[in-house]
Amino acid sequence: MLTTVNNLIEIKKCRICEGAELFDVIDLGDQPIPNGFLSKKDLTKKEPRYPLIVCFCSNCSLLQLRYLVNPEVMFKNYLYIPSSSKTRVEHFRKLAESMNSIIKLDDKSLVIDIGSNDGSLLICFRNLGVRVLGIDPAENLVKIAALNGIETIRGYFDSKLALKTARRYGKAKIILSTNTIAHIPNLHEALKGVSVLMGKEGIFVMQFPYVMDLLDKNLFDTIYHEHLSYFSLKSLLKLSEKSELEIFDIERNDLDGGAIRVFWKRKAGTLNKVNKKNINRILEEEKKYGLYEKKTYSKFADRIKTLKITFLQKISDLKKNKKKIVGYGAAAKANVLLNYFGLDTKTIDYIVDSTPYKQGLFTPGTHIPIYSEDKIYNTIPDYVLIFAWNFSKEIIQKNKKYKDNGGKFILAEPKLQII
Ligand code: JHZ
Repeated sequence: MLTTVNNLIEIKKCRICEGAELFDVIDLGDQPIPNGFLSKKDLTKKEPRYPLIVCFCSNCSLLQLRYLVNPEVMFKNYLYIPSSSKTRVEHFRKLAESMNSIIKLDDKSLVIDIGSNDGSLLICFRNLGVRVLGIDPAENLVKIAALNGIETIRGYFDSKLALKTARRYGKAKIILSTNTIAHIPNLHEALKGVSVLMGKEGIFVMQFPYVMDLLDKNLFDTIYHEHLSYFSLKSLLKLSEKSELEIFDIERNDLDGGAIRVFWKRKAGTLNKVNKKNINRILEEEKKYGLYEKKTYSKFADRIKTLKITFLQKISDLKKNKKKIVGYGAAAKANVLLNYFGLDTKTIDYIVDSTPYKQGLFTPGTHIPIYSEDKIYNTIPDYVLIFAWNFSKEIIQKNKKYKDNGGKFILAEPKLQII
């Protein structure tokens, strides 16, 4: 099924259903890993690049990466932290509260987060007075989470780690995976792990950007080496066939350009009834949108190629008129856009970012310097290109002064806009 070459695995069969009909949708070129920010001394070294191609399984409809990069290359030292955005932290607080109303939690309940990062989500659960435990592969993040008072096991989640964790800490009432399930190569193994670690009447909640929103809003820059899967509900239902777990409810929300939250329980569990109405409604919406048809994906690829041409034309006009352009948010997706569009310091002078760990570094592949957010007020650029479009409201509000003084913002997606 898999071929391995130099930290890279090529997928020949679908990672959920093993279907052999995988169609390449779009090739975003050979790119460095999206969170591979560089220090000044790394700039002269050769940077590894990996193919970035997504393909579509015509059997179960999973959109997935054609090539998988070795997780240790991407996650051992990880610079992204969720607490760099107020919007995301507020979303986490509401998620914890809503879970507490679905399943009553007390000081004996254990909540486990897979891919717990700096502990941002678990802090919200700890504030409700429950026991929490993180699991994360990044050495640096385990230390940062400890400073936040969140105990974290370093490791990649699978059934072996789940068993070890269950023996030491007991079974969990809630297991969470927000924006991490797409990072896990062996999905059947991950569900097996959840089943091992989850209590009899526990709930597993996964949330991730929804493929229908990705296609609908042209969010091509969320396609990157860390995101191996872009799930539809149909593909997840296929995944559940071989598992002891089943989906009992599903909701859409607008985080990260449009996300989906999926609730799982044990097939044999009795606490939560399966919300067939919701599940069927979303399946119906998927079918109507064309999520199960190859041509929907080819049309998406065409739109992205056109977006690239329109965007580059506009930027070239601005540069001809000697306009100074900088970027906002050194997000992983910023690096996909920069590398795919072929932009570097000739176009974007610098990028500002609120994450202290990214400041002072340079973007992978394109070598644009990253500064703290106040740099904008020292240099007053004509245009600020918002790479973190998912937080454009928060960013524009925060920089009202820049806008009131005549500053302009550029957004590339869903279509090119100047604000
Ligand atoms: P943000 C990461 O992607 C990686 P990224 C990961 N693979 C994933 O799935 C998604 O998260 C969800 C900055 N910023 O959250 C902070 C400001 O500077 O969209 C971040 O660097 N000022 C796990 O990297 C970046 O923008 C601000 O006011 O695309 C946003 O990155 C705000 C609000 C953000 O994730």
